[in-house]
Amino acid sequence: MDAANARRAQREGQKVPNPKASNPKHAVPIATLDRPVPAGVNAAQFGSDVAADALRALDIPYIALNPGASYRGLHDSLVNYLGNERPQMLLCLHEESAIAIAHGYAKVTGKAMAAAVHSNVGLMHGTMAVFNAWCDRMPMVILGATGPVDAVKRRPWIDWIHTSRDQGALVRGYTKWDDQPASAGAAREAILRAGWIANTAPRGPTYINLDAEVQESKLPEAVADIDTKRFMPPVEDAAPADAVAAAAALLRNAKHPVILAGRVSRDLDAWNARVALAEHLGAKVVTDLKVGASFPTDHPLHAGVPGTVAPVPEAAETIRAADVILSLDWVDINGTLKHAGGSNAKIVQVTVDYRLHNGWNMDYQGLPPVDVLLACEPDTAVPALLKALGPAMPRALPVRKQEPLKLTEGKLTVDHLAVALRRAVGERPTSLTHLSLSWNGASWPFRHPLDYLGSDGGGGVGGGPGISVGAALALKGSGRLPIAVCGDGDFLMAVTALWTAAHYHIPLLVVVANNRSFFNDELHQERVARMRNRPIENRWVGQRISEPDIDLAAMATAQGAQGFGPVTSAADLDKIFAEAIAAVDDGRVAVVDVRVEPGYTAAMTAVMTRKSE
Ligand SMILES: Cc1ncc(C[n+]2csc(CCOP(=O)(O)OP(=O)(O)O)c2C)c(N)n1
Ligand SMILES: [Mg+2]
Repeated sequence: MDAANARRAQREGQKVPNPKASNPKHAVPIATLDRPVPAGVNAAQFGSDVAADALRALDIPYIALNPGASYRGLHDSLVNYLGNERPQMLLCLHEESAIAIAHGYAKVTGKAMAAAVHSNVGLMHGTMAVFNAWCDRMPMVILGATGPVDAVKRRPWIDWIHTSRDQGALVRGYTKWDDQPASAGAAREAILRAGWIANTAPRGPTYINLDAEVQESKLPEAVADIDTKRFMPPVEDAAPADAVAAAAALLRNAKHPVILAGRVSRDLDAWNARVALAEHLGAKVVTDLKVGASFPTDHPLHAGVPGTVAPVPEAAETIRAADVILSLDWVDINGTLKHAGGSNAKIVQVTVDYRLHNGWNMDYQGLPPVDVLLACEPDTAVPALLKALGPAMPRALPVRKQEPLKLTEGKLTVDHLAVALRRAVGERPTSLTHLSLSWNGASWPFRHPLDYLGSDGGGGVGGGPGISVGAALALKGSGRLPIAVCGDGDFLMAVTALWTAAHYHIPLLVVVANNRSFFNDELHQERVARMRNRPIENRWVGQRISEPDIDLAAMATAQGAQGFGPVTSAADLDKIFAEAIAAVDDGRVAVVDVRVEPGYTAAMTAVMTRKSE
């Protein structure tokens, strides 16, 4: 396939075969790993066997876990009853990684994977990752466990410290539903419900706390079979026809319509429908890096480049000029309008997110003014709007100026990293599974829904490595090269997630944009210093990760990955990236430590350091 054809195929979403990835020598199937000897168990005998059967009914391929005695019954059932298949265990070195892996898997597939965490302590370790998945509206089924609820059955000491009155309370504010079933039959029902609720929009994590005694009790009699599919009916939503007509009328008559393309699926037909809608309306489109790619960022109608915390100036100007705004489940309408300097536009909002909002956390953002609400998912609303708008008139698309990135001579910045990485990748399909806060949205166009998978969701630093392993797991064998660009702070908090990728032969390239600092917070300290007229040159104190510098490549190598670097000169990037990509094509996890100058994009720095607000 020549470069032009490969590019066309990528745009059209076909899988472009990568000769090395399809070579069996390089692709070790995960199913061949960690095989138990057959245990010869053919019928459910214990409570946890019934729970395992229910997990299999959810059709979940993997369960990422860190073990613990509270669920030793379930653990045994997964290995010796199900034979460590559907779901297959993925051992993780930290619960935060286990949950983050499920999160990353959902980012690619849109579907829940499972994670298992031990008692109160394992759940406590996992909480930040649950919060990230919640804010990112990503489904997963989390299984937890407690020491025997019946105090008489508790082993001395350890079962007592690992039994909490209301364990689900640890995550209730940021899960869609939780339960503590009291029998094998109830556990089956809970697992089916958890899978169904997690996968129904707005999606999110669910948690089930399995009582150790329920798991370990022998079944007095077989639990009667049920047709599990009937307990998880597909949920179809659609906006009422009059609301669609009202939205279409507003958009048809708009002079300066703007689409804020937010939380949408990874589906290519839905992507093409959004492009068709924007072209039909001549609407400008704004995207951001909080969520996965939602519109081609180098399309003539895309305004500016995707921003991180705020719209870039060109996008802000476009939003200010809008007379009708169509939000496709945009994460933060109010905040965006505030950054843009206000708006009197009529607003059409497409979302079901409000169904999830609760009183614990404010990730629902400010209450936006809405003139027409389409209470369905964007993937459903867009084709309905296209239909209501009728045939499109041919329309000339604006010509878009593409300014090449200006690279500062003699320095190694995140932009140098991005430009060299793009060169190394060439035309092959790539998924950016995570991006550092220092990333410049101008440096990498997105042309397919899988080109970029969005951020951690909850702003919990340390999500990047685990999320990327989960995404790479879902992409394994697809011909797409998964690439994570992590900040050094993010990488260091969760580097052991890479061991799981190495152990299960999940190819992944991790590039660390290593500014040897929790740099984000240097900018916060600079802002405070400006507000208080104190010396901004002290902003680095308590932020820099140096003296000693940490050997990130060695940390990667220690996990079974192949470590490269530190790269300290832009001139070395091409060679090192080529070697690292070759390692990934060989089925490895490769980590490249790139020592970049501390700094964010001009737009982000301006937003973060301005004196007011
Ligand atoms: C769990 C957690 N701890 C602390 C923070 C505060 N915080 C936000 S960004 C950031 C720095 C991240 O450093 P790094 O990943 O190296 O990115 P950089 O800003 O240096 O590019 C910190 C500490 C957070 N958001 N989450
Ligand atoms: Mg950093």
